[in-house]
Formats: sequence, structure tokens, C-alpha cells
Amino acid sequence: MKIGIVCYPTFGGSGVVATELGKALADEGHQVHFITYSQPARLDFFSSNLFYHEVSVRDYPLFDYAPYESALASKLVDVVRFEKLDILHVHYAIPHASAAYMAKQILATYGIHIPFVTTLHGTDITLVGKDPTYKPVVTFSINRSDGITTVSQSLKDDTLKHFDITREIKVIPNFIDFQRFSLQPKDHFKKAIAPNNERILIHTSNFRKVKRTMDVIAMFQKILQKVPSKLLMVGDGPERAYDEQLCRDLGIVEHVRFLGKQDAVEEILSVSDLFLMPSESESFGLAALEAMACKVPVISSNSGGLPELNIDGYCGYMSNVGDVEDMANKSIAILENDDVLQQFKENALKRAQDFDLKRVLPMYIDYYESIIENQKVLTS
Ligand code: GMT
Repeated sequence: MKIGIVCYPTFGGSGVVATELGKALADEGHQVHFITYSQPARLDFFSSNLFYHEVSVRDYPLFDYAPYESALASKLVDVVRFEKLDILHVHYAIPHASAAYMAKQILATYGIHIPFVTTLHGTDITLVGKDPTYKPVVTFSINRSDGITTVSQSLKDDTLKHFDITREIKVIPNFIDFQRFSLQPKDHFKKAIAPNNERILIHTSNFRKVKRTMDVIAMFQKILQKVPSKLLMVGDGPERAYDEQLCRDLGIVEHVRFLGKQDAVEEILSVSDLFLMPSESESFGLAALEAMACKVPVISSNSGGLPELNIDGYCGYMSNVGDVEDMANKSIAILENDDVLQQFKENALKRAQDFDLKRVLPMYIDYYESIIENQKVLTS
């Protein structure tokens, strides 16, 4: 197949899923064209089946806001026509689904009938999409998609609850590539972070409010009182400065390292003992899955799709959003005892294997094939 993928090219979860999916499809012999405004973060190598088409937005003094959606739709028309794509797959509804719909209508005037699949990732539904600013466009473009997927049953339920959806939604979960995410021997690194063999706790995110990073720090302060430990905060975003200040105010700053954005997050996960994800809402929790693949158990909230990933008392624990006390106690229960910790680590890896790329990739391929087939029937 020739597949066009539209995504945000940043470190965010939807961009990571889109890029990893495109790479895996290319490895399987499909031709994959990424169409976005800059080179996706994890697409930093050559492959004969991978192509990147940059969407450039022409500025003009009249524009307070440059019209990215129009530029994207035009680029899609161009790439589909000249590369003869079979299907478009857009990740994150806003504005990708409506741009794809527009491109599809334009292409029909050339006698080209290309289907498009929209994958909903989370905040495009739970936060931004349901805001009245975008809701009518999001609802319309989801309903006009030829295929719709969500990354968890919980996100499917949220979509059906908040939008008037008239089409079938298929759940295809996030996945993990074990060739990249697996435990690596990094003892020198571990020694540098925890010279006295302290436990290492880790949080990775984009430091937005929805991640509740202040709960991570409040939790860590309580854990520190019982278990000698260090905290690694990986990523960057609007809450980071407040978090750093909070660590100073609580007098725990010497035990916390803010590492900023990291490319080789699997190396940092490899020295970690516990992953903390107290999110307000989380459609799946890809960062937690990446941790589990590196044998790191997860303490999370029970919001959104997290119960579909984390198994309470097996590969981690879950608590209600904001219940820092409970999360800290459960963390201590895992960290206090070497044998318990080791068992949770083994279980984390086993649970991650349920989301192996090798299991999930065929779901996307089968889905594309069925959508392309439907399109053929409709236009024959
Ligand atoms: O977590 C974020 O804020 C980034 C966001 C995105 O759209 O890039 O992630 C969402 O998509 C990921 C991949 O499907 C999911 O694993 C995350 O759970 C989801 N984030 C939220 O729902 C908050």
C-alpha cells in the first residue's frame, strides 16, 4: 500500500505513535509518506520506503494567524495526486481530520477517490475537541472520516459521550517496539544518579496541567521519608518552572533532577525502578507502556484508559486522581522490598508484551485494507 500519514511532528504521544507506525509499515514493505510541518522527531534516518513532505505556510501581513489547515489540505492534494496514495491516515483530529476531508473533496473533482482514517488520541477529544471553539468541525470531520480509531475503549466511550457520532469506531491500542524499548545495562549511569544505591523514580511527560506533575513531586516527598530515593523528571512544558520551585520549597531539590527533553528515554528508563503517572486524564498512557517495556512498574491514576494498561497489584497500582497519599503508600509498598520490586518489574514486562508492535501492526494493516476495499465498492 501507499499510505500518507499526517501528524504533529513533536515529542507528543500522537506524533510518536504516528511515526513509529509509519516506520513499522515501511519495514513491512509499504510506502509511507509523512505530511507535516517539520521532520517528525523520531524520523531521523534513511529508509527507501519512507518519504517526508513538508507543509510550508506562506505568511502574509494580512494574516494574524497563518492558515495551516488550508496549506495542509493543499499539500495533501498535491501528494496524493502525484504519489498516487491509496489511503490517508491522520493522527489527532484537530485540524488534521478536517484538512483531510477538504483534500478528499478536492481530489474527487480530479476523479481521485481516496479514503482517510482518523485516529483520535486523547486531548483532541477530552480537552480541546469538545470545546465549543472546535466541536462542530471536529464532529463533522470525524463523521466524514472513512475509518475512525481510538487508542482505548475509554477514549471511544468519551468520544461517543461528548460527540454525536454516526459511524463505527474501532479501538486499536498504542503499541511498543521492543527492539528499541527494553532493559539495557546502564550501571555507570545508575551509579551517577543514585551513588548510594537509592531507588530511582521517574516521570516523563510534556509537563502540561493534565499530567499533574505537582502530584509527582508531592508523592515523591512522602516516599523519600520512607525509602532513600531519587526522582528523574524528563521532558519539558509549562508546569516545569513551578515544579522546580516546589522542589526548592519542599527542601528536596538535591534528590530531584530535571533532565529536559531526551531522545534516548529508554536508557533512562533502564535505570529506573518506578514510573509515576498521576494524570488527570490519559487516553492510554504511552509513556507508561514505554516504562513497562523496560521493566519499570507503574504507579498511576485510574483515569481514562489507564486501567486498560496498568493492572492494579500486578505491574503497578492505581489510585484516584489527586490521591497523593495513596499513590505514595503504594509506591513505598513496591519499593521497600527487593523481592516485591523484582516481581513487579517482571510483571511490567509481561504486561507490556500484550502491546507488542508485532501484535498491533496487523490490526492497522487489516483496517486499512478493509477501508480501501469499502472505498472501491462505493466508487465502482
Ligand atoms: O499526553 C499528551 O499530552 C500528548 C498526547 C498527544 O496527543 O500527543 O498524548 C495522547 O496520545 C497518546 C498516544 O495515543 C496517549 O498514549 C496519551 O495517553 C494521550 N494523552 C492524553 O490523553 C492526555
